[in-house]
Parts: sequence; C-alpha cells; structure tokens
Amino acid sequence: MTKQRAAFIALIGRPNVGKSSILNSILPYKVAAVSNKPQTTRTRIMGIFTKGPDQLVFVDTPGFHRPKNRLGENMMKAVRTGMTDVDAAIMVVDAAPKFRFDPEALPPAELELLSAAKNRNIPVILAINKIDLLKNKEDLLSMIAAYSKAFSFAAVVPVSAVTKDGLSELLSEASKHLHESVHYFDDDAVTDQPERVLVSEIIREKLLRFLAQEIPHGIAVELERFYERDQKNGEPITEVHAVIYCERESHKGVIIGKNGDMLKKIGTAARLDIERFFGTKCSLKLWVKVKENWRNNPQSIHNFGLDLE
Ligand SMILES: Nc1nc2c(ncn2[C@@H]2O[C@H](COP(=O)(O)OP(=O)(O)OP(=O)(O)O)[C@@H](O)[C@H]2O)c(=O)[nH]1
Ligand SMILES: [Mg+2]
Repeated sequence: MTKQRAAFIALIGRPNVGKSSILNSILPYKVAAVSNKPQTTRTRIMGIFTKGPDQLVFVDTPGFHRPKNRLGENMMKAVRTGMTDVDAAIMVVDAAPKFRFDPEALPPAELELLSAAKNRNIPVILAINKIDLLKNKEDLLSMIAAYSKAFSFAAVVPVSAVTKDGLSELLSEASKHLHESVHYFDDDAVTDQPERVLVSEIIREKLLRFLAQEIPHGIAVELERFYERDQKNGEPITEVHAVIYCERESHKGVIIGKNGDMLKKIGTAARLDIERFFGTKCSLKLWVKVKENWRNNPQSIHNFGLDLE
C-alpha cells in the first residue's frame, strides 16, 4: 500500500488579495466567504484537498493588517497561529494592485509576513493572483523580479482564482512539501468548519457584498435555530433562524432597508446559496439587532466564535 502523506499549507497575505478565493477554487465546494471588502476572513479556516495517498490541508487566514479593535487583534492572532506548525506558506499578492506597484518598496505588511515566515523557517511559495486583470505582461515580470529580490521564494506562481489559471501548478508546488504522515482529516472532508458556521458565513458574505464599506465590518451573524425537517409533501427543508448583530441603530436601518428591501435581497441571496449547499429547500428567517461596540467586547467576540486561538 502506498504510504500516506500530508502537509499543512498556510495562505497568508494582505487583505483582499484573494486568499479565500484561491482556497474555494481549489476545493470541490466553497468553504470561505469572499467579498470585495478587506477583512472578510475573520478566523482561521481549513480547506482539505485529498487525492489518493496525499492530503493537503490549506489554512486560510485573515488578511494581515494593523488591528483597530479587539476583533482585529484576534484576527492577527489567527494569522500567527495559522503560521504555526505548517510545512509551507503560500503568500498571495495582488497582480492588479489599486495602488501603484513600487518594485523598490514592497508593502510593509508583506515584508512583515515574510520575515515571520523566515523566523519560523517556513518555505514560502509566492502566488501572484488576479492575473486575469493584468493588461500588461511586463508588469508581471517586474513584480516577479521585485519579489524575488526581496525574498528567496520556494516558487513563484502567477494564478487567477477566477479563471483557475495556474492553480494546478500551485497545487503541485504545495505538494512538494508533503511528507509521510497519516491523514489528519477524513479523506472526504473538505473543511474543518461546522455546517452552522458555513451557514452563518454565507449570510455574512451577502451582508458584505450588498452593504457599503463601513457597516459590514461591525456585523456578526448568529444562528438561533438550524435544523432539517420534512415538509408536508415529505421533502426535506433546511430551517435557519439567524440574528444579524450590528453596532448602531442607524446601521440596523440600512441593513433592513426601505420597506425591508435590503434584508429581503440579502435573505434571498443567502437562501439560494444555502439551498445549493445542502441540496434542499431552505426557509431562512432573519432578525437584526444592535450590540454596541461588540468588536471590543471579549465576551461577545467569544460568543460569536471569533476568539479561537
Ligand atoms: N479578477 C479577479 N478577482 C479576484 C481574483 N481572486 C479574488 N478576486 C476578488 O478579490 C476580492 C477579494 O477576494 P477574497 O478571496 O475575499 O480575498 P482575501 O484575501 O481572502 O481577503 P480577506 O479575507 O479580507 O483577507 C473579491 O472581490 C474576489 O472576487 C482573481 O483571480 N481575479
Ligand atoms: Mg479571506
């Protein structure tokens, strides 16, 4: 029998570069929320890719940034733990930065991550993501040159999470860090996240997508009820009752929207995703409540499951 092999691979990088998108594109289904707002990922999320004797466990982490509140501090703790006991890291960078890319001065957050990897002796694969947005191939070459000058990467792979270009090469680079080991997860497991977390993250993702910049960062979603039952016609239906917590009364108004339109839009999008995920109908009921300044309240952070080390 072929010996089993395994590797833990951290996905690290600045906010919004596409770490979670890459993870979702590698896996058979989506496990991490993705949005165009920075700081979408709040905890460490594992995505598991098993092929025959080999198991790659990808550890998605929150985007590296200067924390502004206790939640942010917890998120940065999740980055540090995410980089502990891994066999390699994939640092994801954006090929189409909104800022002008300066080959002489890489973003400080990236330099900090690279030095953390170096201190821990973790080999780093550079994934230059969003190459589908690149108009000028010269830019890619100058990025590769600048990053390679700053750090000795195990490999540099241009990718696109959207078109899936380069992902098989990224997988084969990650596979070079496999070592003989029993598998840590069942061979058919795709994530370490419980179903109820996946469901609340689907709802939070829609809030991030549909709301303006400042509101979604102060949002948390808690499931009050979550179960499957049979309808009268005998078909199963997933029943979800969720509370959306925001930080201000004015935010609550925006989330509900005029005549409840915004909440309806968010609910419909979330319901469709939940139905696709479970392969059943879904009845989704949403409430909006205010919990002031919860992002600085350790008890609330704990209750929302955001203080996992
Ligand atoms: N065009 C294009 N957009 C991408 C690609 N990968 C990710 N995006 C977009 O980039 C945005 C950020 O993606 P995420 O996957 O949430 O980024 P992240 O690095 O996980 O962000 P945080 O969790 O906030 O740190 C989303 O709007 C994605 O749709 C890509 O390859 N091409
Ligand atoms: Mg993310």
